[in-house]
Amino acid sequence: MSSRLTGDETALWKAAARVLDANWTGTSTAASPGLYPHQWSWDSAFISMGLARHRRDRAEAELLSLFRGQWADGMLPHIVFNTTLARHAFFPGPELWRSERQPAAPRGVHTSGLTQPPLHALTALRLHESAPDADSSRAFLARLYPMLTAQHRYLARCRDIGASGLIAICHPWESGLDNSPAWDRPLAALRLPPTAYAPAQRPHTLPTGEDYDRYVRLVALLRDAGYRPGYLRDAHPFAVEDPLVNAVYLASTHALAEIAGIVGADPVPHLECARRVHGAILDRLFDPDTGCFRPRDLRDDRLLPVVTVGAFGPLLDPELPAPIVRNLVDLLLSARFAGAAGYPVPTCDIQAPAFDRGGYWRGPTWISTNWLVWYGALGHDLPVVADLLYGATMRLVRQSGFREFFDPFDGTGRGSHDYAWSAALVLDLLGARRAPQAA
Ligand code: 2M8
Repeated sequence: MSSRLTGDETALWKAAARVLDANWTGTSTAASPGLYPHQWSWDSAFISMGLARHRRDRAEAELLSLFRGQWADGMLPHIVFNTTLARHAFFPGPELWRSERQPAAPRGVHTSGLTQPPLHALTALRLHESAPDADSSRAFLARLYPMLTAQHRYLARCRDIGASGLIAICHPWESGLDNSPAWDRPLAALRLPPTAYAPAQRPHTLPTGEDYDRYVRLVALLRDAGYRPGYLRDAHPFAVEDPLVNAVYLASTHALAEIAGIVGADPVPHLECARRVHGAILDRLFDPDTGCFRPRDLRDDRLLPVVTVGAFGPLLDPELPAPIVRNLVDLLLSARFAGAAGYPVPTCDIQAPAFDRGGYWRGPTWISTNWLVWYGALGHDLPVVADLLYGATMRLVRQSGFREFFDPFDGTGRGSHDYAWSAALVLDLLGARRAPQAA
């Protein structure tokens, strides 16, 4: 393949780089101007991969800025607030989380008290793989390694609620796929107090009303329990083992083993953890009757009914058995996902009653989930699937720009404009194929 970008790709490259430059705050990248002005955890992991193709110094700064928010127990929060902004710049802001009252939270930084998919070790390894200067990259990895191991230690110690080797999410926001229909059943089981929490006005694409009250209720319960692992394990009403989150955890655990080798640490504990997570994903989240993966609700020990884009997460497992890979590819190409969508991959099974082509995480195509499926397909040597994902993603941004999410049938852009991970992942996709030099 040519190492030169075509004229059209060069234009796309420049436009994506402009978005990242505009969203750069001086220390990190705002997820989107206006709507999400702070630093989000898995956004930063995706953004850093794109920055590595454009401004390497910023790619490293992005991750270091995020880890400023890491708690003493290793928990990497899903939001690190930009304290230079007005308090009402985003709801829920620091006043809901009250991290400053938590002894484990860092001083001088306001954060949320939840986490998000642990993509960061995979990002760090990807940065290293494209680094122009191996020595300086190795030094950066050595600096990050203790933070990454602390993050994974927290997950293994405090989030293995089912004692299975898998990690559990305690809030839909921890999945990254916030409003996915996957969470409808456990959310419906949650009892709400008579008073509502949600602000009357939110941007129209975001969840409001009773849905939002449930999200805030879960945060208030966690916060009032001091974010204690014992409370999470024994009493918190939302605890789910999700295939996408656990597949990201597994891929990052493998990456951590590789990083350990690079920085002179012991990879064996990471490899042992990876073996356990691999087995538990297959044992607990794969449904042989339907041939796909679904989340397990730990509060009633049942698989949740709706099939979402998360079903393809386990493609990130390098050891996923070949017959299961084939099942997933068949499902992906079927009329339930890519087969009936002009702009795949829809985030929910098109044939599920809950599918909503315009609903936030309830059907639209997102660039982040496309990237994860693309990356998983490459790992299983599925070039046709990887090309399908690559092509669909490029058509989306050519047609509609770097929007937050897209109609899976006609590619119409929705949600915020100049969304950082959409731009960053386009840089990574272009760079992976035809790598120009980063500054
Ligand atoms: C969305 O999440 C925030 C809450 O944390 C929201 O719903 O207000 C999700 O798309 C999430 O995956 C993403 O990290 C965040 C920032 O882009 O926005």
